[in-house]
Amino acid sequence: MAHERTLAILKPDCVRKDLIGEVLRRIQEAGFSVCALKMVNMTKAEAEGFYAVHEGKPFFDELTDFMSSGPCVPVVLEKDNAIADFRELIGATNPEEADDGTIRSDFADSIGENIVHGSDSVENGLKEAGYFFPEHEIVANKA
Ligand code: DAT
Ligand code: MG
Repeated sequence: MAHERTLAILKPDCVRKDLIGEVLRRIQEAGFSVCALKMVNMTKAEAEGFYAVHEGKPFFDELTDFMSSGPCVPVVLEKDNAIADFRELIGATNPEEADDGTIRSDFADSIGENIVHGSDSVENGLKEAGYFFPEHEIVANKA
């Protein structure tokens, strides 16, 4: 199984609900290594850049408004099979469809405000980590 990197974002709803610690605890308990972490206030333009792949979709404006509505916490994670395992840990995009015990099922209010982002491919994991962190800020941690 390949050692992979994924980019998580603890979204503004996660920060507002004081769930940073709880969500990070679940992530670490699931075996992910935290390799970079910080708190940022994304501008609308930065949120639009991060989610450029969704430009033109009906929810794009709502999504980028939300992602720039307050501080969030980008986190670079590493683990064998990190991309798929992280998507499993967080659950489906719509919390009503997410499996019981997943982070989104337990904490998210809606499909738009769903607590956490996770990269969807190895290629995007590397690209998205680079959106927030220069390579020298991503440290080897138990890798
Ligand atoms: P995911 O975050 O599970 O990778 P995605 O890439 O399809 O989901 O969409 C990115 C984010 O956009 C998602 O986390 C929440 C928002 N979003 C997606 N579909 C939506 C919809 N139908 N209505 C409102 N927001 C939506
Ligand atoms: Mg996605």
